Amino acid sequence: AIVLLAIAALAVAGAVTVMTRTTTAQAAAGRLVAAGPVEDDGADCPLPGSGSSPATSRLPDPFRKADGTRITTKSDWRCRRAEIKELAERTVYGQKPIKPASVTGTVSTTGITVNVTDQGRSASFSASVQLPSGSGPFPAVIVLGGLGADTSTIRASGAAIINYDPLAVGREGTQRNNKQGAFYSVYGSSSSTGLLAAWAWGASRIIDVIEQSGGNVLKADAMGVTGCSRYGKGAFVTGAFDQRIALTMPIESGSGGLPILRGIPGESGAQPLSSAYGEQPWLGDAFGPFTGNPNTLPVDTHETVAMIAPRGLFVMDNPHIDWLAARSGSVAALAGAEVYKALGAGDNITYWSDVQDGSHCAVRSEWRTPLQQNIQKFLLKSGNAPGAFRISSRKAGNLAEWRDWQTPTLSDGPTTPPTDPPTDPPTDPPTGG
Ligand code: MCU
Repeated sequence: AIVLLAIAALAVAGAVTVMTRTTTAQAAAGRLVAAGPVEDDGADCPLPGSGSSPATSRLPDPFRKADGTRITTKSDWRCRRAEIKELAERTVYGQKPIKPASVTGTVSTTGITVNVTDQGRSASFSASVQLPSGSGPFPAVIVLGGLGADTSTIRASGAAIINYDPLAVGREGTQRNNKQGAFYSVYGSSSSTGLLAAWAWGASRIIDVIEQSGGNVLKADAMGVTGCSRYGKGAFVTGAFDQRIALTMPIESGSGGLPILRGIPGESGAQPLSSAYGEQPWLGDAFGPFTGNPNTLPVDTHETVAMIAPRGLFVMDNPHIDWLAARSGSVAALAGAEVYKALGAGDNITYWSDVQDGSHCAVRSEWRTPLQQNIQKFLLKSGNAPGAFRISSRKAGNLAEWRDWQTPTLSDGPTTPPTDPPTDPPTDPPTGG
């Protein structure tokens, strides 16, 4: 019996070791799969130091690491992304905390409930669900705020809708020192995290609950996110900060969303940075000092785009309203697409601002087909339509004016493997069966 127990224990230990290795290998390979298997696969990467980077009016080189060297392999992107994430949290969005100690909830055919507890503080919120026809489990698109999303095309394409009200998680209309909503009930009303990162955190907790639900109704590995305007800003940040999201679809996001922050001051009629910072606490408190000099930021939003690479990204923009800063938006997409290309995933990004109807957050016929194709490719995993850039000549940015770096050819070789978690040597080696 003792021998059997020992064998069983070894078998369990072996299984654990294998699981650890698999997870790490998946993380390393995460660069090429449609959706990362975890919210953030770079948690083990070294953090960039706290030193300030030199001011530059051009877009920072997304391939240059904090130590000054450039990445050379596709697998290097994993930890470079982690650096960008940290710098973007530190200077633009505020920190998005990791999954709290306890996340529970339910998934039904009509709704999702989420209960969160961390360090003794709890909060709850819920979202309604609308299934497509047919039999599940279904992929799903989290729709922030309900504005502008073409939910009938999404459902007709075979994905469910999760109606997520971000304002329940981070309210608007409050002072920065008195933020409210589920996120701030847990992390405090004086948290410096902005609403967009708080909304992103809430969406991640919805995905946690779907993951834990056993997958009878919705598939956690086939999640999309969308939203228009302020909720387009939120959808963009949500997709950037959760690698489980296979398809990110921001619509007309404007300042604080897609557009390069360095481009906004020079784009005629664009919502000024001070306004995007002041209108609502969308961005983190730490962004305040940068509203007057974005050139001193260590990052820009082309790198938020790059955080989504190589996962599906379908950007919808409106060139008819100057306030939306679509020219700076096109530059963010073009510059971010260079990272997609370097990773061999240039076909996974679509940017589309060539639209007729000027009204904000309109449901547009031009976007119907690409929307369908993106859902097929990244959520249903059938179909393989290539990405496209359809930039309106009204607001066409010129990437060459904005960069002084070139796109490297990244090799496939894993020269910088992820640091493996220490695998315990087998403690008591079996001695003579
Ligand atoms: C484009 O998103 C915002 C914009 O940043 C705000 O200035 C304006 O008040 O509202 C837009 C929006 O969310 O419209 C629904």
